[in-house]
Amino acid sequence: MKFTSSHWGTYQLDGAGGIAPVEDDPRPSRIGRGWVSAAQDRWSRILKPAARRGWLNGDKGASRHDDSFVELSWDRANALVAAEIRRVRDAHGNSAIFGGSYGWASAGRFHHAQSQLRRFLNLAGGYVSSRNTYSHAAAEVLFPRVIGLSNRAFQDEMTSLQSVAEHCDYLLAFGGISERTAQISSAGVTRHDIGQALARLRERDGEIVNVSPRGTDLPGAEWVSIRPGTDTAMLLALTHEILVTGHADEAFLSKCTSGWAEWRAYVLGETDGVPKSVAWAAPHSDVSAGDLKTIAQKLVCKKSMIALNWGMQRAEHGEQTIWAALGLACVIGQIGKPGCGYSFGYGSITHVGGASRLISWPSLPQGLNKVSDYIPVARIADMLMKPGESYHYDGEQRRYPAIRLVYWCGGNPFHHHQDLNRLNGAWRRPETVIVQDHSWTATARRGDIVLPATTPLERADLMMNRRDPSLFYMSPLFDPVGEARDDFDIFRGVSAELGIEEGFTGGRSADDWLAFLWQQAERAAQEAGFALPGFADFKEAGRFDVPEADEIRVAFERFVADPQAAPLATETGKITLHDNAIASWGLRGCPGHPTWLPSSESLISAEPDELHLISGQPDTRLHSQNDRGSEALADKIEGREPAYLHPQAAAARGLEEGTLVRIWNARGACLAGLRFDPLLREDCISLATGAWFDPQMVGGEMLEVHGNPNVLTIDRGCSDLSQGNMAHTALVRVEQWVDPVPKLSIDRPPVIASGADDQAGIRT
Ligand SMILES: Nc1nc2c(c(=O)[nH]1)N[C@H]1C(S)=C(S)[C@@H](COP(=O)(O)OP(=O)(O)OC[C@H]3O[C@@H](n4cnc5c(=O)[nH]c(N)nc54)[C@H](O)[C@@H]3O)O[C@H]1N2
Ligand SMILES: Nc1nc2c(c(=O)[nH]1)N[C@H]1C(S)=C(S)[C@@H](COP(=O)(O)OP(=O)(O)OC[C@H]3O[C@@H](n4cnc5c(=O)[nH]c(N)nc54)[C@H](O)[C@@H]3O)O[C@H]1N2
Ligand SMILES: [Mo]
Repeated sequence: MKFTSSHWGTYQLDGAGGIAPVEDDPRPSRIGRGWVSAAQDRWSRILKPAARRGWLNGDKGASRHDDSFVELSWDRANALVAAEIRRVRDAHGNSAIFGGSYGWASAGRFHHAQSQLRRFLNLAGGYVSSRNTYSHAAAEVLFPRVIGLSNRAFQDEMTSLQSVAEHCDYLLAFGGISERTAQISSAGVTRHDIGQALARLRERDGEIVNVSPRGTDLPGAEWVSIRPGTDTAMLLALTHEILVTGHADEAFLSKCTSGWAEWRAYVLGETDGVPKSVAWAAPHSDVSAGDLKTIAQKLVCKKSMIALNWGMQRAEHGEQTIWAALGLACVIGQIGKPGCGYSFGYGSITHVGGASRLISWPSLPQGLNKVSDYIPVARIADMLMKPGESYHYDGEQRRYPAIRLVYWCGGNPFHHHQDLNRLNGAWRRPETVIVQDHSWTATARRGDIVLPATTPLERADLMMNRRDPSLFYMSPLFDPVGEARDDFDIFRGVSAELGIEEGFTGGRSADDWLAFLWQQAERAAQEAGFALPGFADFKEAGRFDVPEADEIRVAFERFVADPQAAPLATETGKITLHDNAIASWGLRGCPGHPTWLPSSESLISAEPDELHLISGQPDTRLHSQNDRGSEALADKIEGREPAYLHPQAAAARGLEEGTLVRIWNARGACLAGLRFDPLLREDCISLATGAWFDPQMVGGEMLEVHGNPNVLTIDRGCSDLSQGNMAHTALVRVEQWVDPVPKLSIDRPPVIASGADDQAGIRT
């Protein structure tokens, strides 16, 4: 049988040019319904290599936001890319090349865009890289200090949702546990079944509470409608309440934590004169003192799990929320017990809390990067705008590199970054931008040399996700669109120009690589105690299910049982509630223990007509992927992304459902189609990420006409500790759009000069 796989699900090829979800997926993702149409959309696919006209004419990036393109032959494109790399390398060294290239690209072990790029750039002498993710940078930097685990290791150890389903009586979920986001898992997923664990918990009469500005983040749960950005105040108040009612688990605190005395003094108000009582927190968080007391009581009387989604820390002072929740879980003293304690990311992607055994499948070897410099991933615009300037990150003072050449492959910064109008300016600074993508995304439109890649539907690959219990041979569904090539082939072509082809390919074709990776997988399986079929048999069957894959985990079980014998890799070997090093750095936005710090944009201090913007993940897409596919398009209103408002909030502003609205603040403005959501707080507006960025001058204003919330978000690190993005912290206003509706420009390719222009010269 023939299959293919994606970050949103695994599909069987139906033999008639279509795909159908594998039969054992109980709740296939809706995202898959828009995949084939997006991949076959000749209006959005890049059909041939192209170069930006202004760049060919030496504009130094000035018109990099809005320009026409000239199509090139592959030979010419490869020569141009190689010449640019050589030029920048010779004149400025490899540390002038930025290859951080953040993004999700596609599932599939071999044709992983970033791995291919890194292997290539490493052979070409190295590149400035990026650290951490847009998903959870605050956690990635904080967790090693406070629990002695990387975020990835913590995820590997996370208490299984099955254990929560069987043992927990009180699941307090901040930001919910959402089937919307659980559609996705990086590297591929076979089954979507998050609802089953929650149903089982309910069957056992367990209580589930959704602390969130959106009731839909956990349908069917009791909804505590919190004001966004104030969870830390609520968590401190719960801690205070448990403490003053004499229910703090002092035995756990002294056995398993360090720094409790300092944090306790802060919670009680001994250090700043402000006891973090329920009465103090209620006006901040808009959760009543009575409700806070009830929740505190239930947390200590029941078997409790404090769950946080990832979005909680994608906000200003995001570190404080996850740290305060950890502190609260310690005060309750249930960490290490089955189904109880503290978790991060249930529902945020499919596999967090999954119960399958983790097997480290092989990946493409990337070689070594000779350039050690990097930036925290979300500081891209700062890097481009402020070369040489200093910044703080994870306890270090660092300097931004001077970047001349940007190579992006498998990501879309004009989707993922905040304050896109700012990025749009910063992006004009480098001398050359090379973009490799299958589609004319906003980033591709801002590339100087644009190289068309295939999608997984056009190539063979292996789906091997260490968190998923099934392996698939991915077969192509159709031939490459236009002149698109696999990323591997593209880099092979450029490598040949640079004289490093043999090193890049390792003497293997793509098919040889799949067989080679499978051989390595066979060894990994052997170590895990089972045998994989030979490559030919696997290819024929298309699928292999790992035997006895179930493995229930309880986070921190060994540590809590005996902290001396199984200490954490923190400074004290224990969970850190006050960190001396962090305290000594005196950083902006991150003191030495979990602390309430109001956000710079917050409903607490907002004007009455302002709304808090929630720009979470879209239901119909993966980020900006498949935005031109049938599923995302069918959800739009007059071709614009839907924005959700409470019906009362809309009525108060005279706004009607199904019409277009303008959402704006000091950073930018966008259009969106209005839809009602009675399960959203009245002081919030929700506009998912991912509508392709389409800024146009309309009536003297730069208006994003498609509904991309990142023209409204703030481009600043959530603190000087992690420098993670703060996408979830922004205030906006909304009004009816009454002017003529501007046409989209993103629904068709940029202007492309007809016919190949092989005369286009190499810029010197
Ligand atoms: N406001 C706001 N902004 C956010 C967030 C938020 O919550 N709010 N969330 C953030 C988060 S958590 C994330 S992870 C980021 C996601 O940001 P990204 O990961 O950058 O978003 P994607 O749209 O998935 O971009 C992947 C790109 O890779 C391309 N691609 C896919 N397959 C291939 C391939 O095989 N080869 C090549 N060359 N290209 C390929 C796709 O066409 C697409 O352009 O967004 C962040 N931005
Ligand atoms: N369908 C789909 N699923 C996806 C993705 C996708 O693009 N599409 N992307 C994947 C990726 S890369 C990631 S990182 C994950 C992200 O997964 P999450 O971070 O869990 O998802 P978000 O949509 O950013 O946020 C979830 C909810 O958090 C709530 N929230 C926002 N601010 C606050 C707050 O201050 N307090 C509280 N209590 N709640 C708040 C919002 O109501 C929002 O709906 O999603 C993954 N899953
Ligand atoms: Mo993410």
